[in-house]
Amino acid sequence: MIRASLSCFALLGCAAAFGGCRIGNTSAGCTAGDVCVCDGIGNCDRDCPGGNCQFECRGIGNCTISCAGGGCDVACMGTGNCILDCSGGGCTQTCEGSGNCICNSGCSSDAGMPDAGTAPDAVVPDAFVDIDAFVDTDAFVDTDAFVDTDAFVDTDAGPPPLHGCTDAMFVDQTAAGDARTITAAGFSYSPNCMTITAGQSATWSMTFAGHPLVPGVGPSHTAEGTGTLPNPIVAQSSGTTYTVAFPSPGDYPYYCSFHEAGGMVGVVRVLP
Ligand SMILES: [Cu+2]
Repeated sequence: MIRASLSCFALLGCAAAFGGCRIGNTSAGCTAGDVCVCDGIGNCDRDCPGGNCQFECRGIGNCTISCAGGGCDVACMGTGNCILDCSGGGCTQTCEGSGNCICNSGCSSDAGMPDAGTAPDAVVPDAFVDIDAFVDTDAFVDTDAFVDTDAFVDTDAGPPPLHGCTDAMFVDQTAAGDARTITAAGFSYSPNCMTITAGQSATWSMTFAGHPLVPGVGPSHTAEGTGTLPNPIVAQSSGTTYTVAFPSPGDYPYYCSFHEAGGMVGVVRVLP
């Protein structure tokens, strides 16, 4: 390099370059449109206040360029650091020397010299991609949904009372002087639930053509069972009085075929 510099002195032609071929520091302004060369041995510190200068830094020392006007092109080919401060902006810096190529502001540097002045590539973190986006593969499926296989069935309840006659409803007509007569009170029997004693008789007193008497459980009450069988009551569809003896204990249902659905039903309970 020393030799190169000396050869520069030897070649007077180098004087054609502005500010070139010097031993020692160089500090001179540069005018727009000029090609200003720093090819000496010392540092070269130059500026281009009007902008749009062209610099060639190929000396041994540092080359410091200030381009306040902007738009300068700086070729960094020397051995020292090549420092460009392009406050005016729009400068380019070609980095081909062996020193550091430093762009302090307003310029772009190409590859080549170590580009100490350029901020390291901004680390752009990988855009956050939420590859673990929550996918609820374990959505709750209630496989143990409660199925009440033990739904309460009151197996001890037994069927509903025969023709609705609960124990409390039975009218006791077992005494010797009791009438034991059943009449039609509107569309129901009275008493509809009557208790007698085995061997006693019951008498229905009504117009059977209007209230046909039928033994057994009415069609609306089949869930209540059948009552005691056989039932000594015989169907009546004519006449007005019917008497039948009950020799055996039991509950003997009967109903009016016309008005059974409306509640014209009854039971003769025969106690032992
Ligand atoms: Cu009837």
